[in-house]
Amino acid sequence: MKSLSNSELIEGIKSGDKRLLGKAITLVESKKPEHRKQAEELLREILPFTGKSIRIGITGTPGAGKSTFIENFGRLAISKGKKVAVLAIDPSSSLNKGSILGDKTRMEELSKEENAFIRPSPSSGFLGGVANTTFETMLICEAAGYDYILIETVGVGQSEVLVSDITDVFLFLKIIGGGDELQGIKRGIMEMVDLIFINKVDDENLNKAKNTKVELMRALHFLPSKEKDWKVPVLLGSALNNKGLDEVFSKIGDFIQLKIKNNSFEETRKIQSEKRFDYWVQEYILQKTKEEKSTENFYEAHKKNASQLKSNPSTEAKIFVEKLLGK
Ligand SMILES: Nc1nc2c(ncn2[C@@H]2O[C@H](COP(=O)(O)OP(=O)(O)OP(=O)(O)O)[C@@H](O)[C@H]2O)c(=O)[nH]1
Ligand SMILES: [Mg+2]
Repeated sequence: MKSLSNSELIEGIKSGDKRLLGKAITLVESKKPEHRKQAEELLREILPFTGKSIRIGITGTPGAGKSTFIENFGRLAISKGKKVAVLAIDPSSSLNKGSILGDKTRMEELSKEENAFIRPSPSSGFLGGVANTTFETMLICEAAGYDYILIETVGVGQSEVLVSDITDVFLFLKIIGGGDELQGIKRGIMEMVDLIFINKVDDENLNKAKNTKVELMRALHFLPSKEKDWKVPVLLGSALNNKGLDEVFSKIGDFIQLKIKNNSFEETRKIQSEKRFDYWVQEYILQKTKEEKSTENFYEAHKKNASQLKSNPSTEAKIFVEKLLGK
């Protein structure tokens, strides 16, 4: 690939050129140091044009209908004059790139839309950590004028935390079932959600769906509220048959308005940035420690102590960090 300059990429992003938008994302995802350097500059330049979208995370058990929901919800938003970007966390590492999501994220109807952009996002960070470049990809999409960023998680705990840490609204798709099945929902998920959508509801199972709703509301009742004056709505519908999606759209609007009113919209984003900063401090310190000639051996020696259980690994890490910082 011929490498493009940042001004070419930025011009492309701003003019809505999806090919160049894709190239800018590829640059940001690259692990090569020279690409990373260019990516950092690109991000710095586009930063003033970011932040204006509504960032929505969508989670749910495998097969709950997340992709179907995103496809039809995305089309609904487009019909209201919005531009929609879809990012799906791709659990396949760079080793087997795109092989898992290749088919699943096709979202055929949505991908035909001029105002839609769909992109899988690799889940392994460039330093090999949990954090990835999805956030940066999102910023690029915002600079390109996308109003809604929809992020689909994969059914792995880590990916849910990751997505809820970069979004404004966290939506949980649930399929019918209560009682025992409800207990299977990780408590952590219920604490993260802002809105629940019971999917695959039709005339035949409407009563069952209503029971599931009651069970969910009971479970929610025992949790501390995440947002002041917000009672997590439990909506019923069908992503496949476009039922209930309008209501989700309007509830998301209400939620954002409330967050703005409560001053928690920007506040949450600030806290998210701080968390991400702390994460990267850890990552970079570890990376530099391993690379620096002066600390490399010293790091290895302590690691060996930990691996041989000469002392508890956390004790060993504490001793190492204190020495590193000269304490
Ligand atoms: N009957 C019915 N089927 C649906 C509905 N929504 C989704 N489906 C079907 O459920 C299946 C799974 O849908 P997906 O959208 O791929 O689900 P997903 O949650 O993205 O699945 P993973 O990405 O594998 O976790 C597909 O066959 C969909 O057509 C619905 O509202 N009603
Ligand atoms: Mg899917």
